[in-house]
Amino acid sequence: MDSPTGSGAGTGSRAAPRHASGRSAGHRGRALAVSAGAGVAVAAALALGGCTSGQSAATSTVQKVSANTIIHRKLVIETGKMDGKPGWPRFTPGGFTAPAGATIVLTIVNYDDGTAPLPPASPWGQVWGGDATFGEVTGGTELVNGTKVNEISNQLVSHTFEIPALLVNIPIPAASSSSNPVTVTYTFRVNKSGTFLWICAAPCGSGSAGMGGAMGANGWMRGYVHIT
Ligand SMILES: [Cu+2]
Repeated sequence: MDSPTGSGAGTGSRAAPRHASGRSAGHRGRALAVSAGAGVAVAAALALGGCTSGQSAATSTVQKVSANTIIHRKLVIETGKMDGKPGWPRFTPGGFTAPAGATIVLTIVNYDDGTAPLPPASPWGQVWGGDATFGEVTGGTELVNGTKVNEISNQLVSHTFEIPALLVNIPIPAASSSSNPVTVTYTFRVNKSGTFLWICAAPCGSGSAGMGGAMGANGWMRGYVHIT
């Protein structure tokens, strides 16, 4: 990691969300641990911190478009009952592709009426708008049923859609019932190409800590976002 931007000094700030300046070191530590799964993407992001080519090791071509290009993507969160695997909620599809530089309007429709409460001091209830310092992500505005929010109370979080390497986190509240989903819209731009891991940070899986089952399975509570 010999990035000219000084990746050593930058690692700590990249691991913590922009809005979490008052949070405990312990939870920043957890952010680092969760992000470790995206080690390759993080390494690529840091190594390219001062690079303007827009390319990463994960892609060979770059299709730059302007912010005027609006890309709509939609993910649905199904309960385990809906997807036929009880106890295994999932995002479907398990990821999406969008061009670098475009304005991405990501709609997430959650049919899960259960919560997966986060610890009281957890930063994952907050909307993260990417890393303005590095300029890799701009925007990052969340609407819940049309109303702008900056965070969801940790007790009320059902799932999150987090892209650790891009410092994007979209907290998602529970549906009011399984037949009355909640709609979350998150608008952002990713200004570099690459393949980025996304994860759900809410303990919605199996096991006593809620971190098993769907939480560790690609196509369920984790997957990849491809920025081309
Ligand atoms: Cu989840």
